[in-house]
Amino acid sequence: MPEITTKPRTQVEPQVERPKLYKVILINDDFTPREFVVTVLKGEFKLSEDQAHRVMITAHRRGVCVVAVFTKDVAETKATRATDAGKAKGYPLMFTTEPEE
Ligand code: TYC
Repeated sequence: MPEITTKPRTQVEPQVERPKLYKVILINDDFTPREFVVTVLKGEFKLSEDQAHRVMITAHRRGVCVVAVFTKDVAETKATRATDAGKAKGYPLMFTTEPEE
């Protein structure tokens, strides 16, 4: 009677990869009014008045502030729309994106 040997199962790969997340970063400038930055943060990123004010003042003091993280497409779309909102008013307001570590 042949002996039955069982091979150890190799490690199973996870079936779904978690999508890589991207930070949206607000950059300070000397011209965009603080209240306008707050309005854009509330409108595009759905932050409360208080959250938007904290993000704006952090960028104002430190030069940059992470607004939120999203999938790549959403981060890029929101950063572009928010930057364009400033451009439409003649402000140099700038949002960029970068991959999370
Ligand atoms: N520094 C601007 C001012 O003093 C306000 C501001 C804050 C602009 C944050 C951009 O990302 C910014 N009017």
